Amino acid sequence: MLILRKYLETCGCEPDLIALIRVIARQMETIRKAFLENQTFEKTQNPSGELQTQMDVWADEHLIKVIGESGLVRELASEEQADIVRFENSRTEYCVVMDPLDGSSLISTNLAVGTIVGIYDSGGVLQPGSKLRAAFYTLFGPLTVLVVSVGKGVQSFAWDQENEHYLLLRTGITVPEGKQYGTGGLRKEWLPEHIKVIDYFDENGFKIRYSGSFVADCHQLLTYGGIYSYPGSKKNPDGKLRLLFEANPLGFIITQAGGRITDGKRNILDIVPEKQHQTTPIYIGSKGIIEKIEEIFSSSSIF
Ligand code: AFP
Repeated sequence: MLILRKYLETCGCEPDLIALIRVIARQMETIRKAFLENQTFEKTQNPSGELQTQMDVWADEHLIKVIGESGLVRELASEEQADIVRFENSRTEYCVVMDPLDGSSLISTNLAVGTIVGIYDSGGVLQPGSKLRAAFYTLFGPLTVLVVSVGKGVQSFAWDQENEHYLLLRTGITVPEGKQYGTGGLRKEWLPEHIKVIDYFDENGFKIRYSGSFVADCHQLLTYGGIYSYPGSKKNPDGKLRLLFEANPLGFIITQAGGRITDGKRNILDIVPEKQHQTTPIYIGSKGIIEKIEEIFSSSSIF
């Protein structure tokens, strides 16, 4: 059976990129084991003002240490770090963006959470998602699953504990045109365009799926299609989700799988980030549904 390393080699990835993806991917069992002893909330807040869990902090510190020691990354931006981290002794120019533990409010309920990573060839972390060289995420469900794209479609792998490697699960994954949706935010704070989008779903027989873990909610798009959304609101017109750490890596992967990502008006992957913790409204999923959402947004702006 095909393993992750062999797959990356067949894609023509350079040895350093393969080494970087593998070194991060191999930390997932270590992170998984750490859940048992790190079950509480820290008293600290992350740079977006959210209460950190002990695991957010643990996974962040662990990954930064391993990535720094690898000598494979020049620059790193993490959702849990206020500033960009630079590694002066790196022997490559790769730049990494990451959410060490996405969906962490679900740790205490034992629902699925994961790690999100994006890799740029060089040039710093403040680049549009379309320039990503590779992106992957892992999901801690019944299996530890890794979904990766190096710009040649999307594949998923599962961690084989006994043999200590990732085994191919699905190849050439595509996002079907499904009929399910998930949306975050408070209904009373939704903007008129978003209300119209939700009305459209309700009138057209869509059913609701929303867990509160972006990475898990996006993962199901690869099987069932539909969309995940976290809209801009009256209080936060720029939404909640982070452009660098959440929207771009997942947007890259879903786009590679034939889906799309938008903020309602434009492809999120085209946005040039102005700051590290920038947020964006987000709609991600099946291509046809995203087109419909953009149509609803553009017709709403006429009035
Ligand atoms: P973090 O766990 O990395 O802070 O991310 C949480 C998140 O950005 C995303 O994973 C969820 O879909 C969303 O927030 C959930 O937000 P609500 O709790 O407001 O629904």
